[in-house]
Amino acid sequence: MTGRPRALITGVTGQDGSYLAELLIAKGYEVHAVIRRSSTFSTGRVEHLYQDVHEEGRALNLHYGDLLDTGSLVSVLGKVEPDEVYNLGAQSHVAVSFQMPEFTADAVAFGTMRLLEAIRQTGRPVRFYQAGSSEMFGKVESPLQNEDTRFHPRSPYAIAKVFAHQMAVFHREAYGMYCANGILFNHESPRRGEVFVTRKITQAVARIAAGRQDHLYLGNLKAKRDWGYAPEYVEAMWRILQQPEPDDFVIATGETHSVEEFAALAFASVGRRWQEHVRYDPRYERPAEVDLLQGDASKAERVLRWKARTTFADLARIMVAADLRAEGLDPDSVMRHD
Ligand code: NAP
Ligand code: F7E
Repeated sequence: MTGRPRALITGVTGQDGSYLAELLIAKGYEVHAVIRRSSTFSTGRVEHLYQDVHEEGRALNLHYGDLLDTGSLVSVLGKVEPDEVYNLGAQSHVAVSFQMPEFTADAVAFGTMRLLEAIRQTGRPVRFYQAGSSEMFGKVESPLQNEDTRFHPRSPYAIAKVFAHQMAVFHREAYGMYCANGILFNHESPRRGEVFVTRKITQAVARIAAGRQDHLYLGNLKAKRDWGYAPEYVEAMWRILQQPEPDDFVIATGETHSVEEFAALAFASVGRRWQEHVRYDPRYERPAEVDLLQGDASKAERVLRWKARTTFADLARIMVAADLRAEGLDPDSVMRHD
C-alpha cells in the first residue's frame, strides 16, 4: 500500500469508468477497480492504463468481482481498503431493462445495496459515490429538473436506480456513512457504448462517409435529452466526493435537444442530409418513453464550481471525428467547417 489516496471503481470497463480512472490516476490516486469475468476481453477502454506500470506499481489495479456476488465485494474491499468508492457498475441500457428487468434490478438496485452493506461492515470511513441517473425523473413533473424534483421512473432501469439512490440516502441517514448521489443527465463521448443513440448515429455517419453503410435504423426521433460530454461529468463525480458533507447533485448542461437534432448535426458535419439515410424501425421504440429531460445544475455550479463546457454541436463533431478516424478517414478532409 502507498500513502496516496485509494479509490475503488465498479464499472471501470465502461465509458465513465475509463474516464474516471484516468482522472483519478492523474490526480495521484492509487486506483483499483472491479471487473467481471467475460469470455472476451472487456478492458479495451482501460488497456492503456492497465499496461502503464511505473515505480509505484500499475496505474490501474484490476480485481475480479461482480455486483451480483457479495463475497467478491467483501473480499476486494478488504484487500484494497479504499478511501473512496465510485459505484458505476450497472446494466445501463434502458431498452434492455424492459427485456431483463430482474437482472437489471439485481445489478443496479441490489448490487448497490450489496456494496453499501459490504462497506458498512468494514467500519471504515469510506466515501461512496452512487451513479444516479436523470432517467429517475422519467415522466417529468417540471420543465427543468433539479435535486428537489420528484422521481417518476418509466423503466425497470430507472426504478432500480431510484432504489439505489434511496439506499445511498438511507445509509447516510441511518448509519452516518458518507454516501453521495450524482444525478447525471445523458453524457456521451467517443467511448460511448455503440448501442446508445448518439454513438449509434455517429458510427453510422462515419461508415456511410466511408461507403460501408447506406442506412441507419432508429426509433423515436422526437425524444429530447440533455446531452453533455462524459470527461467533464467524471470530474463532477470526483468533486462530489470532495465535499465536507455528503450530498446529492444534478449534473447537466441545462439544454435539451431531440434525437433528430443530433442526427441532423452529425450528418451535416460530413455534408449529408439525415433524411436520406435514417429509416424508422419500431423495434427501437420502448414500452414507455421518457419524452423530455432538461437538468438544472445550478447547485453543482454554486457548490462544486462545476459547469458543463462542451456544446451540443461540439459534442456531435467530437464523436463524428473519432468515428471517422476509426474508419481510417481524416476528419479534416471529410468534415465540413461551415
Ligand atoms: P456503461 O458504459 O454501460 O458501463 C457499465 C459498466 O458496468 C461496465 O464496466 C460493465 O462491465 C459494468 N457492469 C455491468 N454489470 C455489472 C455487474 N453485475 N457487476 C459489476 N460491474 C458491472 O455505462 P456508463 O455510460 O459508463 O455509465 C456509468 C454509470 O452511470 C452506470 O451506472 C450508468 O447506469 C450511470 N449513468 C450513465 C449515464 C450516461 O449518460 N452515460 C447517465 C446517468 C447515469 P462490462 O464491461 O463487463 O459489461
Ligand atoms: O436513448 C431514443 C430512445 O439509449 C436516448 C443511458 O446512459 O442515459 C442513457 O439512457 C433516446 C431515447 O439513452 C434509438 O428512445 C431512438 O428516447 O441513447 P439512449 P437513454 O435511454 O436516455 C441515461 C441518463 C442513463 O442513465 C442510461 O444509463 O433515443 N432512440 N432511436 C434510440 N435509442 C437507442 N438506444 N437506439 C435507437 O435506435
